[in-house]
Amino acid sequence: MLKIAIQKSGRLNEDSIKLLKECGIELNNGNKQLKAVAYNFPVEVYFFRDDDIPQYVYDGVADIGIVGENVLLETGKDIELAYRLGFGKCRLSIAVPKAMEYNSIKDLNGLKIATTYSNLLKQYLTANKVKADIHEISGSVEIAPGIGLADAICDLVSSGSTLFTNGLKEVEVILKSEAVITANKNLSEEKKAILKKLLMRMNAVKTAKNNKYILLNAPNYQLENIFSLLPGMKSPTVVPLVEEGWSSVQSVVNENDFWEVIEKLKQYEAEGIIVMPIEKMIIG
Ligand code: PRT
Ligand code: ZN
Repeated sequence: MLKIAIQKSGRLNEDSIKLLKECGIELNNGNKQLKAVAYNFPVEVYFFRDDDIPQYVYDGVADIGIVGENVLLETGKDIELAYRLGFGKCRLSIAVPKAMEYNSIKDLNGLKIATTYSNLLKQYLTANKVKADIHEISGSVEIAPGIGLADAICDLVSSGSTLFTNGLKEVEVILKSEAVITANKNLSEEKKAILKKLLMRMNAVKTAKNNKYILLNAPNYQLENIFSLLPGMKSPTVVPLVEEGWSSVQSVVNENDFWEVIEKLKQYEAEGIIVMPIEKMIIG
């Protein structure tokens, strides 16, 4: 049995539950209780505050956890970063009042910076030889400069609208973060085997999200060009059409360069292009 800690409520809760579901793990209750058991996979899910998860994983209360990399690094616990999940993306940044003149990191010297991430901020300032006063507060960091509590802040940013509405501008990015799987370093062989299975499933879900299934028709003399754009998992599937000189091609295309590939396919005379989402994708 592998014990998984996830956030009880907050930004990572829904995506964490959804991910487990997409991995075929059905839980026996919602997140109203402390613990849920899966019917069909040897895992138990515990619901905690995100800040507590690294400690619980370190202590072995949970074997693995889903947390923001920002939380994992801030707590500095000696636990493993086992897998990057690709959701909960944000950055930990330093921001100053919009009106302040800011040319380089040296301008932070002598300032009072409010944050809930004092360890990461301290490491960053030290690495950049900046001497500033770190003021640790527990929340609502963005209002600190406005009420005269600090000159600058260090906080998580995603869209940037919180900074904007508080009259602040982002000047330094300390860390780019996303949700990760963190694991205790001393898992038993049995738990390691379950984790390996789970990570294989998570990878299948993530890879599927990053790719689309693509079907198209093309004249045979363009096939080599089309294969160069759509290498597929091993190689593309090609089926001859009834119409002489034409084939149907099936392959996968990466989400990131999707539109660019489609434009080039059109140049190579591809027609009837159909693109479909992939639910799971297992390579090799
Ligand atoms: O109750 P608990 O302690 O479990 O939750 P929490 O309130 O500490 O954390 P929560 O739910 O806010 O965030 C959980 C995790 O989500 C964080 O540790 C990050 O890894 C990730 N995440 C992703 C974010 C954001 N994006 C984010 N934008 N966490 C917080 N924010 C906040 C930020 O602090 C700021 O107040 O959103 C505001 C900025 O957002 P924008 O869009 O205006 O820039
Ligand atoms: Zn928290």
